[in-house]
Amino acid sequence: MKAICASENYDFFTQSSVSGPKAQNWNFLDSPGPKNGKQVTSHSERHRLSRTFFSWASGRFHRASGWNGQETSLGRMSGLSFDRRTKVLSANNLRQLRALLVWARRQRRMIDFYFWSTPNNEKIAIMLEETGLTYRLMPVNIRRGEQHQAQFRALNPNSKVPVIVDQDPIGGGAPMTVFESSIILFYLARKAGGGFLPAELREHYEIVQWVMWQAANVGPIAGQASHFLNAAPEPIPYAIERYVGQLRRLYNILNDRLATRDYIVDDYSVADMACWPWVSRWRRHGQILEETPNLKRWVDRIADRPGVKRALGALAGHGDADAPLDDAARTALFGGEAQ
Ligand SMILES: N[C@@H](CCC(=O)N[C@@H](CS)C(=O)NCC(=O)O)C(=O)O
Repeated sequence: MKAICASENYDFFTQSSVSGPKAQNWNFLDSPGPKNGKQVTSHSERHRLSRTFFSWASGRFHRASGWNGQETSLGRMSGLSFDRRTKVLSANNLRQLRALLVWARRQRRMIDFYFWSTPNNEKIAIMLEETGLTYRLMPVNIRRGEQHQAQFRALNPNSKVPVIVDQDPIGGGAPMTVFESSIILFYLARKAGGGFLPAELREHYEIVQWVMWQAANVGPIAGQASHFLNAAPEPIPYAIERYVGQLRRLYNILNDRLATRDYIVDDYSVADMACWPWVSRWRRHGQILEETPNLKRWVDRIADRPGVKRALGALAGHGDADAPLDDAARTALFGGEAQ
């Protein structure tokens, strides 16, 4: 069998056998001169190129075919295979291989987005889609306890999604891991050259202030309202009234603010992205959105944005935060390690 293989500097090779990484079997396809099995480069050049290829292939694909999801991306390009033992990457034709190289080059620049489909994760999906930053989805099924696995805890000792790992941080260096959705929003804004979080002093801190207001108030209070309304083993009226009432107070603050403006601070920003996924779930949190008409208009306005629709589409199929909890989900979220 003849396989087509690749090196990092986008040279193409054929290999007469896929049985092992033997440098002498490699033929340089794209260089001038005789092809079809004849040697076209010097021995040392072939040796250098094949070494480049193997270090690239092993690094990229060993990592790429590691934890969670990457096998899927590779598998989608049918006809491609990577032998982890020999580190040989094979394709049926050159077109496929070129597609793979484009894909591999993008992987190198990607942001790995560890997520499950919940409000805090929607914030990040929205920011990634709105900025157009390249990312790859790394699902962490929090209803099956994947957030408690050692591999994930190494990224976030708090065992919660979202987390991002930027494979290509600003200024270079090792991949950068960031947890806490607010901080991820700030990081991505910087990465996107200040998008949705301008540098101007007053506007900047006004936006930061509302993002942190969400993180310290809307998220935790709505989370508790949802817990006592939808997840508690038995209804506790005091807890329900307390959290639903507190959330109503927060809705009113936003509703007043939005009486004279379309977005929380001037233009659409990370402050809107932080609040929207929580407010859009008003039913689940015991609220009546019609009672806060300015907030309702804002919810609809943001829901209409193509980037928001794309973000929700990207997360669809990776959990349903509104689905009833089974016993395994209760244990993963509220029992044992989760307490
Ligand atoms: N303050 C954190 C909260 C993150 C959080 O609560 N994530 C939830 C999903 S929305 C989670 O991972 N839950 C899993 C668990 O609690 O075990 C943030 O804003 O990122």
